[in-house]
Amino acid sequence: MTKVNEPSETEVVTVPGRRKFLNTAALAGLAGAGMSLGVTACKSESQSGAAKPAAGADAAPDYSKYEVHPGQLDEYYAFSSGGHSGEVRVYVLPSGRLLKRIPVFNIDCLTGWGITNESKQIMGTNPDGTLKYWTGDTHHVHPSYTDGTYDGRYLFVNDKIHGRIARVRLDTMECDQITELPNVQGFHGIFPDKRDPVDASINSSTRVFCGSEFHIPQPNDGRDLDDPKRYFCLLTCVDVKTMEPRWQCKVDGNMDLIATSYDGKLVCSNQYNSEGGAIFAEMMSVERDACVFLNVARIEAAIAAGKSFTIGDSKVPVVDGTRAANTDATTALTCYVPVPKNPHGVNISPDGKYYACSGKLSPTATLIAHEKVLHWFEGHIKDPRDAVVAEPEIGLGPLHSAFDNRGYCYTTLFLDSQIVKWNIEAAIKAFQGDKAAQVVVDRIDVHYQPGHGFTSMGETKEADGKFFISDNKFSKDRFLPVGPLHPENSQLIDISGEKMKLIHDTSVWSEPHDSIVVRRDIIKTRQIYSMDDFPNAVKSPKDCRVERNGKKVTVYLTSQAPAFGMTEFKVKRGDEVTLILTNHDKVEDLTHGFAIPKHNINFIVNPQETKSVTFKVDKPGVYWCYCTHFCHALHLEMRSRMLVEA
Ligand code: K7E
Ligand code: RUQ
Ligand code: CUA
Ligand code: CA
Repeated sequence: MTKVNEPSETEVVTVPGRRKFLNTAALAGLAGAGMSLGVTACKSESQSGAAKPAAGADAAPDYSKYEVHPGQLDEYYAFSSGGHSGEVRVYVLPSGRLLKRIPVFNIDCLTGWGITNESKQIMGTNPDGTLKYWTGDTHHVHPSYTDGTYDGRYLFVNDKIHGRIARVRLDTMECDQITELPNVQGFHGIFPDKRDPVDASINSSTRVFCGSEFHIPQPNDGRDLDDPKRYFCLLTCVDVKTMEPRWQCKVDGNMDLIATSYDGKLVCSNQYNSEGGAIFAEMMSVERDACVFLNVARIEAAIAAGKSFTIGDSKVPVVDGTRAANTDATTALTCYVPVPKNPHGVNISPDGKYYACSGKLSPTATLIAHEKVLHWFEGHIKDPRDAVVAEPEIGLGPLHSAFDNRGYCYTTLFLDSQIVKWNIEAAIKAFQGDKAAQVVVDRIDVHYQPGHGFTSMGETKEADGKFFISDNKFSKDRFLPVGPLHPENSQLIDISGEKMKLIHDTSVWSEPHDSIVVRRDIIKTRQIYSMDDFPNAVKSPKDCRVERNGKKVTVYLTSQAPAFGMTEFKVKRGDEVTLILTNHDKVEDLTHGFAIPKHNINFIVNPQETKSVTFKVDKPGVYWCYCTHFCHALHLEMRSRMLVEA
């Protein structure tokens, strides 16, 4: 194997074959190719080249086996990113029923997210109290771990646009914290650690790792917009509890997806832009990019030893993880394992042994052995490329991989519109020269162009090998047409047998990227708040009142079906009104809403919850405040009047 530390254009592709690497001319049209494949039907495309006819398609499965009858509950939760909607979704399997949309980076008029003072504080405001951002782009959702599996505490999600990480509490399924990462653009991959690399007694997530995909001048303050030497990307380690950044690591190239090891020692990210290119032709110019591995314990020791610097206004310590600064493996903070050009997606197997990095532009998946990367850090392996233990050819456009509990990997093939099932041990044998090894064992057509694929509990040591979801980027003819914007198609596949079986198409609102499938017993929610959770709660209906302090007016209000605590309240033109509403109903599911016409106020209060809104009144008159959330036979009568005096 050629020794590769630095990507170079002269590198020789060691495995010949027409499909091994798409040539550069083909790549030049790839952005276009993906799109046109998306628009034309793909059946013929998917049968081309090495792809065998889809085996799962021949026998129609017994669909009734998967039905969830009225009144029955599902087996799994799926937590799904909402892409450029900026939210997180919760749906359930196998029915595909959508249960909840959790607003995170977006404004939501039903819940009042981005409208109430409490949500604005979480989202972040300008000095004048207006929202700093109200757009977001969520790609990856990953929950906290204990003992190698989900612990039901938190869910973390990225905002690619503004470089923010959000935490969602899983007991209430509401976002409780958002942090903007310093000096980061295009924050894409995100993954919590699974245990502490240093303190063996900590067997749960304490850090979340965030990769940045877009290299920017550091600091990005306009002093030099075009000096390539000043452009670089940072990986950020964020504390699970405080949600504050602990440290950052400068890397060569960019970071796309993130995976973390089960022993807590390594964080890994696939890189498609080792070149530091600004246009796609530049980003595809070298034959090999890399998977970069970060040695967490060494980075934290370096920071403790003061071997860090800061960037711009940020106080977060930064260590140098570039190749040039890490030539001695035995002290290196990072290890760059070369992989075929422009990979996408990196996922670790449930036994913790292998990282599968999908080829995207190469029809291969690269399997990197965790143990061998550790050996490189110990100086026992010279060439990082020797950590690669398999590189099977699996089909066109491999993007993301998922695992079952029987040693199989399931990779989405964007261009082939298929899921390919391949055997990990066989791939390793084939890589060692065993020509009889049966690597690819099954393929199934999906509809169409899959992005992420994920298995039930597949990103934990409790992978159960029951279901696979293919989140497809194009649905085309699979649903009744709804105009130019199509829904996406989330397809449920039974992977429990030898052959994959397509069992359900679930339409999903644009645009989920990644999801996780969690056994229902792991999720323990609370159904009612405690009034004491809210320092500003209006604790008794007797406390309802209007308090004036100059032009600032506070309205204290309660709700209890079917009435608000005051049937009217008076304010004056020019006032700044803060209205605090506490829901005194204790019954599960008894949510009230509160809307004020012509004032852009609309939000809900769940049982025993308190929320507040602050707004200006400058139009004298009568405004009927009313309950927006159907709560009672007298729901329509549940009103109050805001009287604005001239
Ligand atoms: Cu492949 Cu953002 Cu996970 Cu989209 S990324 S699919
Ligand atoms: S009213 S149940 Cu608008 Cu028919 Cu709601
Ligand atoms: Cu209260 Cu409707
Ligand atoms: Ca590249």
